[in-house]
Amino acid sequence: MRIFPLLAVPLLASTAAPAQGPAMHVSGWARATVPGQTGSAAYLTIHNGERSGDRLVAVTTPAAAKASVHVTTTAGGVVRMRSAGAVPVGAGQMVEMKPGGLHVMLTGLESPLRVGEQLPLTLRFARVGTVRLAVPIRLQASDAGHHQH
Ligand SMILES: [Cu+2]
Repeated sequence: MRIFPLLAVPLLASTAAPAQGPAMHVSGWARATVPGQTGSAAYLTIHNGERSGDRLVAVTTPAAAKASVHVTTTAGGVVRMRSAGAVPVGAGQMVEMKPGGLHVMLTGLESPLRVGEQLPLTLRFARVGTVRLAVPIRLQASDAGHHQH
C-alpha cells in the first residue's frame, strides 16, 4: 500500500457559501375533499433554479395510498387523465400544475383533506433527489399564481 503525503490544499478564495440544498423551489396547494371522497389532487409549481435540467420522477405522501402525476387532456369533448410519467423541468424553467392540466393525483386518502390543514409531500427528482414540503389544503385555486416565497 502506498501512503500519500498530506497535501496542503489551498482554499479557494472565491468559494461560494456552502450550498443550501438544491435550488428547486416547489409550492402549491391540495384540494379539500368532501365527505366520502377518498381521492383528490394537488397542484404544484416547480421552479428549477439549478443550472441543469431535471425531471420529477415520483411523488409520495403519507396521507394517501398512492400519489402520481397525471395529465388531463381533452380531445373531441372527452376528458381523460393519464400518467404524465417523469415530468421534465428545464434549467431555470417553471412547471405549473393546474386544474385541467398536470396534477398530482391522490388516491386512497387516509383521512379527509380539510381546509386550513397541510398536506405533506415528498418529491423525488432525478438529479437533485428528494424535496419535501407541505402544501395548504384549499377548496380551490383562489389565489393561485402567486409565489409563496
Ligand atoms: Cu388524475
